[in-house]
Parts: sequence; structure tokens; C-alpha cells
Amino acid sequence: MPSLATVAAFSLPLVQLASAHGHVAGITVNGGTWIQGTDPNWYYQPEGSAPTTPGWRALNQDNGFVAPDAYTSSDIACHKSATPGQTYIEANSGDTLTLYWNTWPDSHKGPIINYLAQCSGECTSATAGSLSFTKISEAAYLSGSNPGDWVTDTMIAQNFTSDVEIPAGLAPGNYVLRHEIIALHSAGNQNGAQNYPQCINIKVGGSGSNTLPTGTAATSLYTPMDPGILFSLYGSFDSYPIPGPEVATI
Ligand SMILES: *[C@@H]1O[C@H](CO)[C@@H](O)[C@H](O)[C@H]1NC(C)=O
Ligand SMILES: [Cu+2]
Repeated sequence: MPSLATVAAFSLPLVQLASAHGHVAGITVNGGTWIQGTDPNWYYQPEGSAPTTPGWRALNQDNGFVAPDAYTSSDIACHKSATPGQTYIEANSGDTLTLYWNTWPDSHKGPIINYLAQCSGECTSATAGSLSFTKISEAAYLSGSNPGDWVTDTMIAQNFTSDVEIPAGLAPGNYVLRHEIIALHSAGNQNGAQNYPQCINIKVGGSGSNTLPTGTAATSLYTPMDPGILFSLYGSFDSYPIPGPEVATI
């Protein structure tokens, strides 16, 4: 994985070729039809010429990451300079979303975490910095160490997919799903963790009545010194402290 400095020094096409990281290219609801997610290359396409999708776009043309020194920037919410998806996934509380990453490197082991934020009004005109995220699920370490088996290995083994359930009983409304992988292969060094957040608009229907518990601004989710952020993957361990707030009961 090139350092941020290296990434900045490269021209855009080179970075794209050099990279094997990913983004959420598509989503299904309860195993249904494919819904396009996002593609970093759409960011620069003229208005109206790129697909209109529920996935947020960002300046991650290298399929790259947000580093811990940017945790106090709104870039950590939905990736760099993100702009909202222009449609919604329509789903009901209790439905299962399957998120399809286009690819993922085996070396990039770490947690997969899901958050929801309710939009005040339309998510299609929301700003990343205004969202307040409630953690709804998390998974990370499975077994072994140095580096061991991680939920990212499971994701790769199941065709680069990861499932998330929209909490049963959640009240209808407009929400942003913040789906995130944190790659730990360089996390033994300060500022070495790599966050790959992806945001997707969801219009939740159904008959739930539970409102989301109060969330956390993305800029307050993590700090560079959290034990799950500064973590040596190439060492001996038998557990891993997943960073961020507790999973909410909804
Ligand atoms: C794996 O996912 C891709 C989309 O990323 C899809 O086109 C393909 O059909 C999937 N393969 C299987 C075996 O499900
Ligand atoms: Cu990398």
C-alpha cells in the first residue's frame, strides 16, 4: 500500500493502475436485483453523464483510504470530499443488504463496521459533516494471530460481499448507511491504519417505530491512539478491540 505522500505524488491514472483496493460497486436487498453502488471514476464525470445511484461519491480515485490524521475531518464520514448519492435503496426494517465490494486485497485484514445516520430531510442533499452515526453492527477478529483470520477474509471468500441487516423495528425514514472496512496491515505504526468508509442512501419503509439512538459525529468516532486503530497485526494476540462506539440496541 503506498503511503499518502506517494499517492499524492502520482498522477491519477498511475494510482488507479497501482491500486487493488475497493469500493462498494453494488448492493442487493434480500438477495434481489443488483443495484449499482458507486464508482470513484464517476466523481469527475459531467453532471448527468454518470449513473444516478444511492452510493456516495468521493475523491478516492485510487480506491484509497482515510488515514488516522484525518479522523477529525469530515472525510472520515463518507470518504474524501464525499457528495451524496442521488437515489435511495428502498428497503424495510429487518431486510438484509448484501454489499458487493469490487475487490479486496487479502493483506488488508481488519474490522467491518456498519453505522446508520438519519437524514433531516433528504439524504440526497445531506452533507457528510452533518450526519450523526449510530453503530448497528461490527465484526473483526475470528482466530489465530500474526495475522490470523479476520472478517475481511470471510468477505473475500464470499465473493467480496458483506451483509448488514437494517435493524428490525427501525422507524421508516431516510438514512445513510456508513459501511466501513479498517485495514490493519500497517496499523502497528502510528497513522498506519487505513479506513475505507462507503456511504449509501437507504429509504427505509415498513412498520417499525424505533428511532435511532443518538449517534456520533464521524469526526468523533475514532482517535489515532485507539487500541483498535494503533494495533500490531503482525504480532501475537487472541482478541481485538473494535474501535468506535458500542453497537446500539434498536
Ligand atoms: C460475484 O459478484 C459479482 C459482482 O461483483 C457478480 O457479478 C457475480 O455474479 C458474483 N459471483 C457469484 C458466484 O455469485
Ligand atoms: Cu493498501
